[in-house]
Amino acid sequence: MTNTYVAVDIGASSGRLMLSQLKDGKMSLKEMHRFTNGFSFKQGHDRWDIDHIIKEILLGLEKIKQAGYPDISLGIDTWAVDYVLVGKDGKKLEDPISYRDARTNTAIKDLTARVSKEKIYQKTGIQFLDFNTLYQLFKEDKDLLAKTDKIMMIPDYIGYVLTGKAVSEVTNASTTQMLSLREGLFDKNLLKEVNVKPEQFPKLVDAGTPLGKLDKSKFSKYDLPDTDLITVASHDTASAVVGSPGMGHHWAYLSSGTWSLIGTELNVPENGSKAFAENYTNEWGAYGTYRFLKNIMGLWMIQCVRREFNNKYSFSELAEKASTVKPFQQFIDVNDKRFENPKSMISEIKNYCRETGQQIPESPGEICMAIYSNLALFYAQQIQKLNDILGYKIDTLNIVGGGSNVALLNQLTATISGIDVYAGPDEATAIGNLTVQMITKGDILNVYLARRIISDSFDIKKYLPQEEKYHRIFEEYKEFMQKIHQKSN
Ligand code: LFR
Repeated sequence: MTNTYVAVDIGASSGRLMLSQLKDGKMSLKEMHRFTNGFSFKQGHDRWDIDHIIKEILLGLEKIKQAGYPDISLGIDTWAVDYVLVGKDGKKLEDPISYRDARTNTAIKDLTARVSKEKIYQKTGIQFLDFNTLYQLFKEDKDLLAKTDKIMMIPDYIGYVLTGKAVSEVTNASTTQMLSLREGLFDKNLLKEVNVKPEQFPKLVDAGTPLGKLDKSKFSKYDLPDTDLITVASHDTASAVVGSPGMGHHWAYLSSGTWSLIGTELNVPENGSKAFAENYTNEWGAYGTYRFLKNIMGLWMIQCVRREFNNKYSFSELAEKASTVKPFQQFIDVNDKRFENPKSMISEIKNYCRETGQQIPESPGEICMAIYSNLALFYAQQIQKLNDILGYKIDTLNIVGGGSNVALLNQLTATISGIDVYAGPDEATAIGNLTVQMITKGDILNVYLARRIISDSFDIKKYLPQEEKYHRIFEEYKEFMQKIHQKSN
């Protein structure tokens, strides 16, 4: 019997259950269930509805059983850095707070007044983002922390609810900015700074570790398949990197979803002074690798704009409208914190252009083209930064995730960065999740062969750089950004 694998892949705006089998050296992929996700303001904070997420997973599993799959393997990945506080009775103390909540706005400044940035980076190699778990815990309610038996990252918590087994998976644990690169464990001194004890975290495990069986007796309301859970690369970006086809020699990836994560896979972390100055991260990957990357605001900006137009246009309609507009009409620092969780993304973009004396985009097409143009410019600049930090030349960019479907953005990125772009698969995260399960079960030998299977199984499009007509614009963009950053420092 062919093994049946299911990936639960949950992002900030939606979750899905994807089913796969391996046949004749190819991986199939079928969406079995999809649901919306998002945070809402409750008890003073932006919070995720974790019970709703778990209910949707159970509904998806029921659909899978009813579709004729009584016996499956299951892996869970979600976004990173957020956690659930679990009390002594094994139950959550409250709904988890979203990383976009305002509570950590000054947290980096406040904590690094006590431990220097240099020291934290030297220990952890992790980029400074004010929503890292380190800063969230620093701003956590002290009484709640005192009542906390275990702190579980979101995918670990879901796995715990389903099986009763608790672990801390490393691709996600590393993004807390509390793991020591040298020791491979939580750094006791950093934990102390944020009032947390090492025993409050379940034991660390690598991606690809069997977790246990789904405890069906706990969910007797549902008709569930027999399910073996495997702890996969539970941080979605880690799964997306596993699921990248790895085209090219010195290849980089761009995992393009709510966030754009641009970087490359390393076998040894790079936490030297250049990487520190550029705020690059060394998140732990599957199979002993490091994700050397940077977070870029990404399609979040387009998602917000779409919502503000009352979801009247689909993502592809917005891209179509953008393609009728001239690119590069304004320069915008897409990583400016003001775009992280604004009341209105459209007003924020317009205000940015007004304040910097630039043309103000008005129509949906103009607004989206302004976002796409500036994402492409930012990506291209990061490729140059990667070349500079690593001391060799990245020759290919593999764009994966939902954003890999935006042909306009892929082409602009190839042209501005001057390297070949491969786009797809769009479901790389689910594919990476499935891949780790297949390797654990012995159906695929290793990640190198897996990437060959992935490139044979899914549609991957190639974009070549076009003539150098935007060369001057790229140079102007870099000068503009330098001036903007000089002003703000
Ligand atoms: C992408 C992602 C990023 C992480 C951000 C917040 O979905 O997981 O890797 O930095 O979300 O968790």
